[in-house]
Amino acid sequence: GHKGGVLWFTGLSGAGKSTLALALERELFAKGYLVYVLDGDNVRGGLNKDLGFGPEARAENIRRIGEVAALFADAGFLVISSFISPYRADRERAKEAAGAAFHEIYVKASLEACEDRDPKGLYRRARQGEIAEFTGISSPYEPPEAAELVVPTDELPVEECLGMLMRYVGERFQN
Ligand code: GGZ
Repeated sequence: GHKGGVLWFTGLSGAGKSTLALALERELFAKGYLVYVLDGDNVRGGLNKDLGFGPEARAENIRRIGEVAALFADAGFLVISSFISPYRADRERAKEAAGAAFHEIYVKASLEACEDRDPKGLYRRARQGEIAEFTGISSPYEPPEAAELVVPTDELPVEECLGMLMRYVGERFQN
């Protein structure tokens, strides 16, 4: 079996992190990988349900997720972490928790593209002032400066983005 690792997705709301994380999980599982997705559904609804979206709450959100991801990786899992994780310093701490097993993956789409998609209507609500500290609108997003992989979801169809991810994993993790 492969050694564990952390595929740390970062990107704006609506960039496609969850879609790609779940599709990648499905493909890797079918190939026999021990893989697990950490995302808002299974973390912000439980372990981190006490946390909101101010800078300190996001820092604590990412700190806990980084530690959980490192534990899963230590147990031999390929962890796909799918959170905005807008602050470089917070991602840096997550990287330190996981050590060499950490791979930063920038799920890249322009704010304009994300706002056009607006799958949950959150950007529209944020523009109307109904959601405070919304990433990209009223809260910062600090893009990675040296991501291991950049997946440009506003330039390539989802199947090609998934292909990039599968190739990346296949070259580094043998199942
Ligand atoms: C950003 C928010 C906010 C604010 C609620 N800012 O597209 P979604 O809906 O399904 O995913 C977003 C999710 C972001 O949570 P994360 O844990 O990934 O954020 S962070 O890493 O910054 O801690 C969005 C929804 O929660 N959401 N309020 N103010 N996104």
